[in-house]
Amino acid sequence: MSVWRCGRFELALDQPLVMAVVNVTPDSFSDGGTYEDPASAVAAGERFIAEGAAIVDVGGESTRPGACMVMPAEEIARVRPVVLRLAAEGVPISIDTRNAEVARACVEAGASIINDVSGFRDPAMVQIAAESDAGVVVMHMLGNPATMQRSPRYDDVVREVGGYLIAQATQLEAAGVARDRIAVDPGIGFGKTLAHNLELLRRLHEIEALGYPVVIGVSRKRFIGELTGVDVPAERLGGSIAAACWAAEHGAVVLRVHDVAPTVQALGVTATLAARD
Ligand code: HH2
Repeated sequence: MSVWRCGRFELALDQPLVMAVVNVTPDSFSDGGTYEDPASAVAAGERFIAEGAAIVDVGGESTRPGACMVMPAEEIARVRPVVLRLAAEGVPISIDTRNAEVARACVEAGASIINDVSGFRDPAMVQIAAESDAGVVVMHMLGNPATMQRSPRYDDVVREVGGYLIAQATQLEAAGVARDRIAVDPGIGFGKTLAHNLELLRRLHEIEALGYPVVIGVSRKRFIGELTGVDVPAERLGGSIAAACWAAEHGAVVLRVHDVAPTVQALGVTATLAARD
C-alpha cells in the first residue's frame, strides 16, 4: 500500500482521502466570509474531521479569477491561529498558499502539507519545502489568478499540464524533497475553459500515470455551473459529488471539497460498487 508522507503523518492511499476546504477569507468564490473569524474556522475544521475528512486545507487568500492579492502579514494573521489550534489537536493541515513567508509561518505552526496553486514556481517556496518534512501539492495554473481565464490556450491540455507537473516535481526532488512527499494536481479551473477541464478529467489516468498521488479540486467550481446552469456555487453539490466520484474512479486519491459529509458518503458507495474481488 502506498502512502503520502506529510510531516508527522503517513496518509494511506488505499482509499480516496477527502481534503476539506476552510477558507479564512472575506472573498473566496463559494465560502468567502463564512469562516472569517478563527473560532468559526477551527469549529468548521473539527466538524469536517468528524465527518470523515483526512486533511483540512486552510487558505487565507482567494485565488478565484481576478481576486485581490493579500499582503503576507494579513494572510498569516488570518490563517496562523487556525493552523496552530487544529494542528495541536492532531489534525493533518495543509496550508493553501502561494507565498513563501506564509508557508514558513504555517509549517512552523504545525501544518503538514504545503498546497501551492502556483506549483512551486517561486524558488523560496521550493526552499521551504526542502527545509521542512511537509508533504507538497504541486498544482498547475496558467499564469496567475488575475489573468488565467483570459482565453487560455493549449495544443494538448493534458500533455502540457502533465509536462509542467513533472518538471516542477522533478525540481522539488532535485532540491531534496523526497518523492513520496509529492502529490500533483492538474488545477481544474485555473486557466482552463470548460473543454479543457473536461479533457483533464476524462484523461485523468494520464496524470495518474506520472507516478505521483493525484489531488483534484472540482467542488462547486464554475465548470459545474456551466454544465448544469446553476449560478450559485453553494447549490452545485450534486454536480460536485458526481465529479469527485468520477475523479476518484479515474485516478484521483485526494479530493478537495467544501461539502465533506455527503462527499465522504458518495465516495464510499462508489468505491464499494467499483470494488472487484
Ligand atoms: N482550488 C482552489 C483553491 N486551492 N488547491 C488545489 N490543490 N486544487 C484546487 O483545485 C484548488 C486549490 C479554489 O477553490 P476555493 O479555495 O474554494 O476558492 P478561492 O480560491 O476563491 O478561495
